[in-house]
Amino acid sequence: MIDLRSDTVTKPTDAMRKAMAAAEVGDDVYGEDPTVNRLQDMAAAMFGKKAALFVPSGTMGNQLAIRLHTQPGQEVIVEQTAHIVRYEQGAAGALAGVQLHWVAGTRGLISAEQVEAAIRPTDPHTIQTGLICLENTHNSGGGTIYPLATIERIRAVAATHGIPMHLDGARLFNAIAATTLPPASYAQHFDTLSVCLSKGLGAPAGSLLMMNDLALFERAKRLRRMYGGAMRQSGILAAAGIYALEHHIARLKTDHVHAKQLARRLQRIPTVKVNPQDVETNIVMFEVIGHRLTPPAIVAALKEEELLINSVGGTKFRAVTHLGISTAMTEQAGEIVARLLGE
Ligand code: TLP
Repeated sequence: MIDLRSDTVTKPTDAMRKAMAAAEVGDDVYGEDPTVNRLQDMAAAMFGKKAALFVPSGTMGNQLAIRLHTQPGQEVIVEQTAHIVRYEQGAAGALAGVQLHWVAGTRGLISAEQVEAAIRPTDPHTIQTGLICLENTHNSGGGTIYPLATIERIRAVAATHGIPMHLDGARLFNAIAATTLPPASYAQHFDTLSVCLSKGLGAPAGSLLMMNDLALFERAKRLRRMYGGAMRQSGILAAAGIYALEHHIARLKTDHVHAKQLARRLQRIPTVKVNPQDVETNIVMFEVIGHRLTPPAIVAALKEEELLINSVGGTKFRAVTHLGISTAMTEQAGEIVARLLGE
């Protein structure tokens, strides 16, 4: 089976499993898991932040950040197809009591001018803007990388209005691998950022929420407990994270090459609409237009041919490359789609 549904499907490699089995552990609620502590210190140093908190998922990282920065009744500015909008089960409203102010992005990216226009005036009638969230790379945008200059401009607008910024960096490592920019060059513009170890980096679980403000960090630890995310001997998972940070960042470039290769092949199929130039990292978003099969039928037929791809709404599909996908599998995937959709 060639599984291109997501980079979340990656399984720990043998070497990663060895590191997990050998991990020294303790009770992390007491702060006594040496492997979790090592991972947190490592990540904080890598991103130039004072503190990092190991959390079970990217969703929890985002939701802790939203809760930390806002008051119930406030509003969070976010791009309209962001993970926080689409895939977190309304948690911002349900758990933090805030509403999301959607801004329409271009391939998931929004501009400083759009952010400026979305910030509410401070008059007594109007809802108050509590936070700005960006996503880099942008999942629904097709793995798009935020240009650093855009982030800088948005940060300047946010600073003028005294509004904090959070980065959903679930796939920030893909942006780092693609641009070779130092991790801190992105991180410096955000009050909090979360990064995932369980996407392209191939760890089985875990994300890190990072920040400079140590009072905020203490609150984050309490909220993690409230949200059910305080774990015990989680050094077993943290060891996988350390292994991933040490060995799996540079190889993400291979996934990017494979994604581009797949997009180029798909482009030759008449019913497929895709622009290989838009493929900046490991996500290929494409549309199938004017084919007799419905999107669910296409997904089912591809599965019969041993290829898993997600339908992501309307005529859109998403294929994600990762460490379980070789060049040969990428080629095979393109041929399977071409055969099914008919050239
Ligand atoms: N994304 C998953 C699905 O939930 C859609 C995927 O297959 O891509 N931020 C971004 C940008 C993400 O893409 C994801 C996961 C998360 C946060 C949440 O991470 P987890 O699944 O660890 O909660």
